[in-house]
Order: sequence, then C-alpha cells, then structure tokens
Amino acid sequence: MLKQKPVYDAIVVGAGFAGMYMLYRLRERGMRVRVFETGTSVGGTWYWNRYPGARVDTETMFYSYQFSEELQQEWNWPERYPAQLDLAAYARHVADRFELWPDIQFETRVSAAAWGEDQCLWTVQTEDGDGAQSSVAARYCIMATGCLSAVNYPKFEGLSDFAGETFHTAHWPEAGADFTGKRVAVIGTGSSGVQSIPVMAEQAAHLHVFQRTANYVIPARNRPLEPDEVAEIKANYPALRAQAKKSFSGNDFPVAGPSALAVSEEERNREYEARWTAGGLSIMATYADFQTSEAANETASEFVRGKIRQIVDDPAVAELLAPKQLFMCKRLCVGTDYYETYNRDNVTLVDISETPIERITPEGVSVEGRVYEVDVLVLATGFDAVTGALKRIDISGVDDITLREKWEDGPKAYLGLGISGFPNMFTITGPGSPSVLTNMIPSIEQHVEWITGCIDHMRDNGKTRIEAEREAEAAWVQHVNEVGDLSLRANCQSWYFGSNIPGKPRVVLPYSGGFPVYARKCEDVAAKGYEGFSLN
Ligand code: N01
Repeated sequence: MLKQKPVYDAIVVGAGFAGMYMLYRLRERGMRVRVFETGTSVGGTWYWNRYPGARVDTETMFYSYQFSEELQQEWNWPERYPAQLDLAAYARHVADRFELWPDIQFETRVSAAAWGEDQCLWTVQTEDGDGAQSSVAARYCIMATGCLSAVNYPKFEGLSDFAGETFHTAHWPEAGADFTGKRVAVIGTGSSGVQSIPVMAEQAAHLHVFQRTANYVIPARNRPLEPDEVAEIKANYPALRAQAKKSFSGNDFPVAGPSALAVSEEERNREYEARWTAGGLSIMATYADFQTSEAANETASEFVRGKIRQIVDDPAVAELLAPKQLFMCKRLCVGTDYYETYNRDNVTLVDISETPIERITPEGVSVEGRVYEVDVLVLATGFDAVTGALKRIDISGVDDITLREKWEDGPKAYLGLGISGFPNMFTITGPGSPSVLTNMIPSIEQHVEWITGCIDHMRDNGKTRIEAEREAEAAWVQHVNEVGDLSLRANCQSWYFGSNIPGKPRVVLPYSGGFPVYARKCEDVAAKGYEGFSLN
C-alpha cells in the first residue's frame, strides 16, 4: 500500500539564521512547518565554517537578530568579532529560547523538490545520513539555503591521490585539526584563507600559501567588548538598528565625504589611517565614489599597498601581497596579523597568478614542475555563491521545467524572493537581492518578514497560489544588471559575478542598489497587493 506523504503548510530548507527565523515566524501563525538541515545542529554558515581562526568580520552587536528585544538584551557577545564557537552557541541559544528544535530534522539533505499543479503542493525529497529517502509535501517551499554554503571543491588533477590529510575551510571537521609539526599547504587567500593562515602558521612546522590573487586585508582589531559599551548599545538598540537600516550595507559605517578626490591627500590619508587603526570594514565606506571613480578607488588601494610594504619585511613578498585589482573588487577581507605572518621563517608565499597549480601529487602541490611536499592540504577555495546551493537541489516547477534549465544562463528571480515558473517557492536572500553586499542578518530578517507578510496576505484573501510574473521578473533582472554595471566592480573577477567557478555564467548575483532602496521596493510591491506576482 502506498504510504501517505505527510503534508505541511511549509517546508523550510536549511536551519541557519534564515531557516530558524522563518520557522519561528510561520509557527507563530499556527502553521505546520518542517525544517530540513544537512548538519547535526543549527547555525548554517556558523555550523560548517569551523576552520582555525573563523570569526565573523562584522561588528557582532549588529550581526545578530533584532526581531526579539528580549533576545538582544539577554545575549552577551564576548568580543567585537566573536569566534565561530560563540556564533554557533548563539544559534543554539536561539533554538532553545524559541523551542525550535522539535520542528527541525537534522542530518537530512533535501535532494529534490517538485511542484504539483493539481494539488498546489510541493513534494520534497530528502535523504538521511544513511542515504534513506523520504518525501513530504507542503503548500510552500522556502529555500533558506544560504548564499555561501555550496562548497567550491577545486578540480585539481590528482587531488584524490594526495597521501596526506585534506580539509576544506567550509566543511571543517567538528573534532578540529592539529597541524603541530606538520608541513601544510593552503590554497586560497580570500576571507577564509586570511583568517586561518595566521593561526595555522603558529602550529605548523611549515606553511606554504598558494596565492592566485592578492586581496586587500584590513586589520580586525578584535578585542573583548567592554561592559560600558555593551550597556550603551543595548540601551539604544532600536535607534541604532533603525539608523543602520538607512545605510547602503545595513551597517551604518560613517561616510567621510562624497569623493576621495574632493579632499587633500593629507586629509584623505588621515581618514584612511583612522579607519585602519580602528579596524574592520568601515574603511570601505570612507568615500562614496570608490565604486564610481577609478582615481578615487586608487587612493584607497595605494593606502593599503603602502601598509603592506611597511609591515612585510621582504620587499619581493610585499609586492606579491600588494593587490593589483581595484579596492573592493572582491569582498574586502578582515584579518588578524595577516601580513605580519609573512615575516615568519616558517611561512612561504607561492605566487600562482601566472603559473597555476599543475596538479596535486601524493606528496604535495606541483607548480611549474616543482612539487611542494606537504602533510596536509587546506582548500580555502570558497563557494559556488548565491545560486550554488539552489542548483544542487533538483528543483522542478510548472510543466516540469527545472531550475537548472531556467538558470542555465544565470539566475532569473523577482526581487531575489520569487521565481517565475516556481509557484509558492520563496528564496531567502536569493539572487537579485542585496544579500552578500549587506549585513546578512538584517537582510535575512527583512526577507523573512516580507515572506511572512505575503503568506498572511494570501491567507486573509483566500489565496493558495503565488507566482512571480515573467515580465516583472525580467524587468527586475534587467534593473539588477543595469545597477550592477554602474559599479567599477563590474570589471572584476569575483564570486559576486560567479567568476570563481569554471563555466558559471558571468552575471551579477547580488543587487547593488543598497539595502534602503531595495527594502522600499519590497514594501512598495507588498503595498500594491504584491505587484508583479500573480495570486490565485
Ligand atoms: O572564498 P573566496 P572564502 N586555484 O572565494 C582561490 C564570506 N566569509 O571562503 O581570488 C587556486 O573569497 C581564490 O583565488 P581567486 C565572505 O563574504 C566571511 O575565503 O579566485 N586558487 C581565492 O583566493 C567571503 O568573501 C567570513 O584568484 C583558487 C580563494 O581561493 C566569502 O565568504 C569568513 C582556486 C577563495 O576565496 C568567501 O570567502 C569567511 C584554484 N583552482 C568567509 N579556486 C567572515 O565573516 C579558488 N581559489 C569572517
């Protein structure tokens, strides 16, 4: 006899910060919700990225939920940028506090989701850790799969023949890894490499860093938070949060002026120096024309290059570490003792910008015919960002069109929230929303609240089916591309454009019009009865 599939009001895929909040909001409305999560606990990014030195690089008093005043008052962050363990503990606390655990099924991967027009339901296929498959059905399918979750495993020839241990920063074992006395190779110098390299260098007998592109790294200046500053922020949280939402990135970094070129070199450098000394990402907001004027951008680039030349003892190594591309071309990195690490005797920088890694041999990494012999290989090679996690699920919509087919030439989505041809599916921080260009947690909250409002609207109006209209979607995609093309970043190679994944179409993935403009557009769409969506 055919077993009846359980039917839920909503399936949520992923129990990171997006999935947890979505569950909380929908359940509050009395909906039956099931969350599926591949990991063994909550936290998403902060569950998987356990590499040495992993910590958030956004000020954490603001990289946290604001939907519950009680939560933000009771939780105490220990440091300006807490470590992965503290962020994972915060995620577990949220799951405890709001009793989320019973509705989350762990060690369960969603392998497929198929839309059924007859019953107006999604059927979601899952696989548990032993490969056993199940299926459930739901009216809504909400993808909380994360922008930086689909791991990019580079396809080096011979990788599987490597005789030592191999780790990927984004899939680090819970038990950790001990590099004491070992020869280690790390491939990749993005945020994950930048954070892990100084920590691994302290343990390893020798560390070889394979660098394809040098990045701009700003000192974090991490430190314990003082009770007084925490008390002051907590006393003013609503106003500070509201202020942050008015800024481009949702971070409320102070802008020193409209143009780097409108002030003297002395004044400009004083401003850069102050932000370098304060540490963190605020340097990216110093002048408003970094993304529109190459000359303005170059002033910031040259300031950081100057710092690298001051810090790194060997001028040849300093030159290799000095980025050639525009400032903020790629995501700015925030590190601790990153450049200082290259002054250590046990660290060697290997430039692979002109001569790529040829292959991995059982003994190590081969470049230009030379094998760098190592015991451990660390891949800090990042993610198939924004679209990767969605495309790895076999999703089929109206007329059995698959999402992979629809997105063959790049993602097409309306506001990064809905996809035409895929009714009753929502994506949290999907392509075409500001997502990775903003403070992620406020952006997640904005999406979850918009989706909740939309579902309320449908329920109040007796509607059961919602689908983004093709024309509205096309117009939004065009707008996202036009705004993206205005930025100097459009000339760069970066994961923002998918250029880190061989064969991935080059399309701007996040919306670069800023958080306030985007949030207003979403509010406007809702106020006009979900303009651009068809509701039945
Ligand atoms: O990944 P990345 P990540 N051969 O893609 C190199 C967020 N994050 O995990 O630049 C050789 O930035 C690649 O080289 P290139 C943050 O948003 C946040 O470090 O493509 N090298 C690059 O150097 C961040 O931006 C936090 O030339 C290869 C590196 O690997 C995003 O996640 C912490 C290669 C990958 O850098 C991703 O960061 C960590 C190959 N075949 C991450 N393939 C915090 O909040 C790739 N590379 C602190």
